[in-house]
Amino acid sequence: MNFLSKGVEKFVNESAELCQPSKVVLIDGSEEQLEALRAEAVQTGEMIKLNQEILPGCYLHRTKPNDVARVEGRTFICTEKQETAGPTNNWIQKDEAYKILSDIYRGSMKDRTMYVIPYSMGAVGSPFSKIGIELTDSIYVVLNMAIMTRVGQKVLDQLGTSDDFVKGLHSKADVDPEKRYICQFPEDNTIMSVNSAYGGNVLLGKKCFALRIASYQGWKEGWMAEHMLILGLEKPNGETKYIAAAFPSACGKTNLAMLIPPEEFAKKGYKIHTVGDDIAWIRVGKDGRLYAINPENGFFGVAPGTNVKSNPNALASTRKNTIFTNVCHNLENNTVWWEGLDKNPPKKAIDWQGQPWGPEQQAQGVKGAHPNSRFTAPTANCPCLSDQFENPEGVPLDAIIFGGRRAKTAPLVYEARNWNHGVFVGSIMASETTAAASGAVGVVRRDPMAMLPFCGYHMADYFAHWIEMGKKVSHQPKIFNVNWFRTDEEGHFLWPGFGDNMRVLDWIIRRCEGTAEAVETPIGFVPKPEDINLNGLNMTTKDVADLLTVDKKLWLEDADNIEEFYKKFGDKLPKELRAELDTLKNNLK
Ligand code: OXD
Ligand code: MN
Repeated sequence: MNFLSKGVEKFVNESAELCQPSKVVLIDGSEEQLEALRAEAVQTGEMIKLNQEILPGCYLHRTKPNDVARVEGRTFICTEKQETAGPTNNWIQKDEAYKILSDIYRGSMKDRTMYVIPYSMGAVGSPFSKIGIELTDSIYVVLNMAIMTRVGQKVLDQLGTSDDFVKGLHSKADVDPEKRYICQFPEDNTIMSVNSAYGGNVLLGKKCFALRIASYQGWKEGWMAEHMLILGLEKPNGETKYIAAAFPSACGKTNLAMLIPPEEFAKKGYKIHTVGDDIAWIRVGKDGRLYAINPENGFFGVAPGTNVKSNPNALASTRKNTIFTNVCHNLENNTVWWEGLDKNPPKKAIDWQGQPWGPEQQAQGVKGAHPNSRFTAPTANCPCLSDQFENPEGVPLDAIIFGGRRAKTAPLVYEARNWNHGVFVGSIMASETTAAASGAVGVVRRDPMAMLPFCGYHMADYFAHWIEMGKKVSHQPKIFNVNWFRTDEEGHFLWPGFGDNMRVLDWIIRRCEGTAEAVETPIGFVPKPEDINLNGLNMTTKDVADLLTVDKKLWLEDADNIEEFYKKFGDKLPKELRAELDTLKNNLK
């Protein structure tokens, strides 16, 4: 195949030689081509066409039961030296990795088509944007990439003769978990993913490029790639403040990004506008503020738990042109269902493993949808999409929020004293693990800035980069930490969450404007309980006071745990963070 970019040409031809597909097809981005691929996928059984009256343009796909989540244990950062990847990443020496992988890729696309997907992360031509070429033998991947990113000829036109693109080679091969590798080569702008066909492992624009490779690029080039949602909070006076928030996978980024304000706020004119739900690329603007874009073009959201109450905007986003993965197939009307959608599960259905499913299986506790089942929906479907979504310059950030899922310790919200303290707060983030990655669920682990599985280089260098970025910004966003998941002794959530999180965002914005009060505690500033607007909520100021308590004993234990965690980084840990930990310990004494 011929391309204007000689780099693209070489990559495509060499990969074809290695994988030996029966043909190579360029994805031009046209609707006709995508429609033909949908038809082919339906014909081969790769996708099921759903009820086109209820769910126009929607399809269902099931992955192999051994291939339903990101596989952190099979995800590698492949660099010349282990030091570059650091202690929190799996590492394979890059020449060694190329050797192992070549053997697996050799002939892996025999009798299959290799699709060439040119894609742009960020609006085509935006100064923030970057281009990738993904080669894949999966139609499912092509169709998902066409929702999640901007694809096609327009991207090649933008690239022109340049070789500045990220190479991504994906082959589902035999979907053999023993030979599954998700490899990032940040020094070579290269991604190689093989033996998986599950979203997070194979839609290479997302985690592999927009986080792992891009975090490394950002480090080298002076910007940041973060696992953050971006939202605009419009106030009654029409002014919009922008917030970026990092929570680990499946901890509610999509819900917060699409929040519907409670009645009390809505009637005054407060609105939330969604810019992104998972990834933010952040640069310093000419005015010295931080600006963020969402490099994606779709939502790859967790289906279970999404319903008209928890996230009506996400649900609305999935009503057309959406691909569902591993949800339950409702045979009554050829639609989809998942746990937590409604209280009306289908009587006749096929579960995510392809087995008959109905009341009997449900009574036995068999799930209809996999806990990490997903929808891939175009951002354009989102009723509350921000009119700044396509702004090539991004949106200016007023606040950055970190958060995790913690039953105890972390209060509902607290504010860092300054940027460096905020970096410390991000670096000590901890959360209970979820079904988004394979492995045990509900185990507390440190997940700095929600980037533990996604940072493409040494985490201590990443912390240092955060500190450096703070110096480049003249108007630093304020940094906060939230925890919607605190529970009582019986394990009941103490905070209602969802739309009511608006009450916390309101305090955060008022802190940024200097119009809300706070109390200093050993860990930072917490609201005065009466400063959280509880109107219309069945909670008292005393309940909020309980949610805001800072239990010194628990925090002292946490400080010891942080100390342990920081040991991983040895001398590389930035001295600023060491000083913040010392301050925390002193404050707790
Ligand atoms: C995701 C994840 O899919 O973080 O966004 O796993
Ligand atoms: Mn994510």
